[in-house]
Amino acid sequence: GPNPPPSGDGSLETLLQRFQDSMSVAKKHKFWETQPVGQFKDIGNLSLQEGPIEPPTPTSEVKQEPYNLPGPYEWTVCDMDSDETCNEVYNLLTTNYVEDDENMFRFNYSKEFLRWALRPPGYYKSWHIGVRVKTSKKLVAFITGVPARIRVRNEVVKMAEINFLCVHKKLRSKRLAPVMIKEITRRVHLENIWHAAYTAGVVLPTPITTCQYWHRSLNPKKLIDVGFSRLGARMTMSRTIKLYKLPDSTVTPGFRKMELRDVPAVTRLLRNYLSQFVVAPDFDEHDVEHWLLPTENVVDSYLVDSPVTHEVTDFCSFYTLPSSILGHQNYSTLKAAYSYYNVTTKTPLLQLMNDALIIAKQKDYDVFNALDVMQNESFLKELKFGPGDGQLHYYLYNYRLQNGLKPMELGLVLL
Ligand code: MYA
Repeated sequence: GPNPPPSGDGSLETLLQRFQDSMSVAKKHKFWETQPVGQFKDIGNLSLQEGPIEPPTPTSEVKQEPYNLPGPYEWTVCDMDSDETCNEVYNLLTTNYVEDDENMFRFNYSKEFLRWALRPPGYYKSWHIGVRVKTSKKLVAFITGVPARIRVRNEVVKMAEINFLCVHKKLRSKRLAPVMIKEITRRVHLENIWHAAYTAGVVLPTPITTCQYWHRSLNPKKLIDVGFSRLGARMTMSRTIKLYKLPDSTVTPGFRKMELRDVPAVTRLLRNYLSQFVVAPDFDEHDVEHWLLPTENVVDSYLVDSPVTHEVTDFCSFYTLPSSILGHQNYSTLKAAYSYYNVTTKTPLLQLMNDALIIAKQKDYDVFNALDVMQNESFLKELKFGPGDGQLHYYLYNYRLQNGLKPMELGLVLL
């Protein structure tokens, strides 16, 4: 669920972007106005009930044929098991996916990451949708969904998590995106699923909440060299390096990497923890095995295995999402860790997250990012995270929430 890899500051461009965002309630959304999503005009209308906006219909009544694409293009199912297809998807995203406002960085999801993100338990191949040029077969657009159970207040709702919407730079602003969104909606409906969750850096009707990214420098010299961050006022490079220095090894006794045998304990911890949030995934053991068992360079998970009781008492995780650095002399990629799910029952969250930072530093990440979701606010400032520019908006499709949520009421992290 992307939002640009931001370079945090309060520049004029940033302020202008914020102003334009704040004015976008007045913008027309020719496509989104036709969709079952919260509409701007309904904000604050208490007569509208929480829950599904449109009722489900029998799947036999769902349109059986794909939507029409403009003449030169055709639909394709992207088989992520195939190395060749996976390469094509990787290349499309690496050159055309999300950039920051100043076009300095672009997300560079790895192939292994894409395979992990797109093949969770119960996934549908038909939800990995590509668009090709008929004549050359070149892949020029992509959108994906994966199934998820998401709890909204007391109700567990079957949803699709929609991600990786991408149209080749040369085909932008031709209204291809609405066709792709309608087509994935149709294919989700065919599986008798009527709701979705997604995130975007742009304002659409209507966010359930708007989150901010925070960044913790691990390699401040490189981050400054590539323009991701700047030297603070009255700061020298050597003072900055000292400021962000971390211990060589973790401090919590019993802190170790998660293993397969930990899946039941981690599932219990996580389910119990996530129950406090208004919107959160309903993870079972299969989900935890897929989403949280460590996969090299994709997802890292650590836990506290109490040296006294041998119980798993705390848990933390992050995923790996590098960004390409565009047009720099010395560096081509920024290695970033993104905070995922973290749970404490015994260890202070601050200490646990500091150990996560230490691990990320050991593994040579340049920066550790976290959203202000769940209880993250409690450690961000103290652990020297700085606020980024650019925001991440969370959305639900065909599900109305009466009032927005605060980021701290959200227990969901999308990739
Ligand atoms: S968010 C990541 C999105 N990807 C990027 O930012 C990569 C770089 N950009 C691009 O590739 C293109 O600019 C994209 C738009 C493809 C984004 N989410 O074709 P157009 C609306 C939803 O002329 P293009 C992610 O992956 C826009 O408001 N809608 O525009 C989650 C306008 O509609 P309206 C978006 O720039 C995706 C229309 O598209 C987004 O060529 C969740 C213009 O179309 C956006 N990020 O292409 C998708 N950006 O006139 C929704 C623009 O009404 C899922 N638009 O304002 C919904 C649930 C579906 C399943 C339901 C199941 C029940």
